[in-house]
Amino acid sequence: MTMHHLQPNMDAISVQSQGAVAVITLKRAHKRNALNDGLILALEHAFTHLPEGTRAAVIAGDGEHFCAGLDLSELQERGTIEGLHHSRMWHRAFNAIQKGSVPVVAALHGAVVGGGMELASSCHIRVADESAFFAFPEGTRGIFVGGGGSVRAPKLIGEHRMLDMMLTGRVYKAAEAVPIGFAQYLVPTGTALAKAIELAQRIATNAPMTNYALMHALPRIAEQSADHGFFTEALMASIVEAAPEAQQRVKDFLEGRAAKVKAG
Ligand code: 1HE
Repeated sequence: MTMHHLQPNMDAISVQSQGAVAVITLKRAHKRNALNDGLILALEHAFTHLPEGTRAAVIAGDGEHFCAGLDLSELQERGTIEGLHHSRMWHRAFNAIQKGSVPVVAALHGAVVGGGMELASSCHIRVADESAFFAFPEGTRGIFVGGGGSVRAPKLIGEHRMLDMMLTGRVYKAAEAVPIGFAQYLVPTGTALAKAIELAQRIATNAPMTNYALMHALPRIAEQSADHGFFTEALMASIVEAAPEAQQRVKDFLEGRAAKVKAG
């Protein structure tokens, strides 16, 4: 396999805008949305070319499952150097999601396994419905994570849970997704997409600068020393606050035109 000949397969996804929210759907339901090269490159292309005016995005999966992970049929007869480039290609694509231009909400149902967990981990918020289940079958398939899972998943669920999942093939149920820290919302079966769109619409009303600062500054500050983190925070805060949009929003509140914070 020569990586430079690969092309995005734009038929493997759909991109639909609902106002300021772009909904990106995996469209390989017959293969349980298994991630082959064309699909990975399509995701990278979609997130680096979001429709103009997009302020938030949603990722969902067509059919009965969110995503069955790596398309195992493409793993066969791959040499070491091809494997290295392949993993780096996934990193590029999922970085385009995590460190892209707008926050991304994952709508999860059915299987969220292997590369599907890695894809969901690169989103900013995860909504799971009651049908969702989570696993890293890599351990039992004799392989390793290659889509950023070893970096992102332990930050969400802890290294101890990631180790257990990989070593024993443990499967977590939907109801456990929030308690273990993987998902932020648990909703009835069949409603993950609607909830994700609702959240994305809310996110889309924030000042774009605030959203960008959250996506880009928070994960970096988390990796800095406290001293560097405080400094980065002060720089980010001063830039965001000085923007005309922030000034206007604060004025709106002070003059009684903006919503108060309400419990529940
Ligand atoms: C696939 C894949 C796949 C389904 N690659 N073809 N991922 C896994 O180890 C998970 C493997 N998949 C499953 O455990 C199950 O398919 C599911 C639990 C996701 C869904 O079960 P089910 O009963 O709804 O579907 P199915 O009958 O198993 O699959 C339907 C078809 O999709 C079938 O193909 P067909 O031609 O016989 O119809 C399956 O072979 C195909 N299919 N999953 C290829 N993953 C960068 S590193 C990341 C490393 C990983 O992600 S490893 C984890 C891989």
